[in-house]
Amino acid sequence: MTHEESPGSQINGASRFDAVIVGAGFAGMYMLHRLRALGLSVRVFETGDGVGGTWYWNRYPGARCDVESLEYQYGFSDDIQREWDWTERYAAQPEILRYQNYVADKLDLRKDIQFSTRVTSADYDARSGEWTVETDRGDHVQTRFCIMATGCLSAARIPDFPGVRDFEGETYHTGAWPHEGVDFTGKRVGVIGTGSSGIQSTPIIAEQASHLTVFQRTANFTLPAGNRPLSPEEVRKSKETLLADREHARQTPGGLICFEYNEALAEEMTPEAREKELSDRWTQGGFAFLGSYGDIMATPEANDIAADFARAQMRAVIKDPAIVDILLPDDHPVGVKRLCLDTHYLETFNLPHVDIVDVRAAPIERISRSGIVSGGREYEVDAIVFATGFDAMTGAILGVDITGRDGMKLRDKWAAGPRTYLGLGSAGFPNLFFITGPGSPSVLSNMIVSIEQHVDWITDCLSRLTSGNIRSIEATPDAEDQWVAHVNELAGETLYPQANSWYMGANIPGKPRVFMPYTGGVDVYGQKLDEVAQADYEGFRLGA
Ligand code: NA7
Repeated sequence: MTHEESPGSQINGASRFDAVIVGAGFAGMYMLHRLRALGLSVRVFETGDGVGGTWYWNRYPGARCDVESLEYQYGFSDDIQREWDWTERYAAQPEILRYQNYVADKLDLRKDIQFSTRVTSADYDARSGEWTVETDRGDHVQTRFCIMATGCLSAARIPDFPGVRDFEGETYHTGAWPHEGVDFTGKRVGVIGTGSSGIQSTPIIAEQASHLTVFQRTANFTLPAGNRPLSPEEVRKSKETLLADREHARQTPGGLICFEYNEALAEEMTPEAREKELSDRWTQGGFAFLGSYGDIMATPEANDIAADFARAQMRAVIKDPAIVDILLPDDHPVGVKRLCLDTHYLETFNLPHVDIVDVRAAPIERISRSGIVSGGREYEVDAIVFATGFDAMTGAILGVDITGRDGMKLRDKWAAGPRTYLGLGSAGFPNLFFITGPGSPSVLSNMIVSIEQHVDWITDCLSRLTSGNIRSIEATPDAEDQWVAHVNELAGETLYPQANSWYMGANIPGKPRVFMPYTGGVDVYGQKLDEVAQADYEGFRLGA
């Protein structure tokens, strides 16, 4: 059997379920599997016409995970990991999507997923203790538990450039890429954005385009991913250790074991030892670089050393000094915006048909009928690729009109920034759960580890509620206030809030600047989750 994408199957037309799950990416798929095993009736609604979430939508050329394949896979099933062979150190999007389809087939998930359906609203009724969930397909279903498995980077966003609708060429967003692919051969292409998606797609688009212009607002730190095929021996060995490795990963800050954090502080190391550590980790590729010493994300002095090292490596690849000036990041510490892993990104700017335009100095004024206008100059293009990112972490949740107790709207409650207890629930919204929600480690960790951590916790919680005949669980305002303050305080001890990043909501005009993920690490966070569950869900109110 191949594991290409399979179409959704017909599902029954019931209108009441024990649980509704929004989204069929990694989180929704595993949540469905666990809740079914509890004997609950479950319906998943998914906007796409297949499973995959992030990996369903982000089909742009060069899309690749920045966490290593052997760690970026489910760890809950020995069978699944034994049957699946990863081929590359960092899996490309098609391989990850094939894997997700294989899991959906193996666990027979599709029969409970309604595809091509966007959830539009969820309303809580205190009298019945039930949620009413509505969709753009006219569904109107009742459920006791509502679980948002909506992903952290799933509300794709094109900035509101004047004239964007007048452009007469082709336009694409990396996060909503056409399934049939795009052929840029012989075309003049403009890529706007130099985050991970822009940095991954630029070298491949340059191979096809007759001319490529990249529009950069913020120069990003990027290092060679060091992608390569995995040997059969590596794959075989990983199968023997995956379950133990996953347990180990949960005891690390990032949910990763492909590198160890060096706990020594920068000043405790000799310059030679630091240089060697940075150099070894740069060569290793990936996020190992950010584990070079203990205070790299905590003090400007320590961070500067790593940032200078990174800039020197980047500078060495670029031939034209004028381009060096544009491409070298100089306005934020390394690692506080997501570090990018690339394959020949900087080298691409040594090609004669590739240009970079600094739109920090001269912001994009408008899109014309035939191109992009910046600094009073029109850059004519046949196609524009918006690699402009997402309304991260809250965009997809708040894209659903959620109304809790006493008519309170989640959008209003979160107007000054997301408020959750543990990133899992919000006061006033009983039986509503967020998987990897704001206030949890989520995007600062290996997402699969964090997803499994939340899904397992929610499953145990629902098991406790159903077996104890308890109708509802809801974060208390006190616990939530303390958690929000704790998350802010921890973030304030790091350098993270110093950059205009999507972690801070800074890429969305008008979005409150709040550092959204929990910086304390998957290990510490996991202990907290365990303690809360063991104390019979302390900080939550259980309702009979
Ligand atoms: P990112 O990382 O949010 O990158 C979006 C890029 O688009 C970034 O370079 C932005 O510049 C740029 N951008 C956004 N709005 C504008 C405007 N108005 N003008 C010019 N440039 C703009 O999204 P990605 O899809 O690349 O990556 C998302 C995550 O996916 C990534 O971090 C990995 O975790 C995987 P800015 O930096 O805001 O100045």
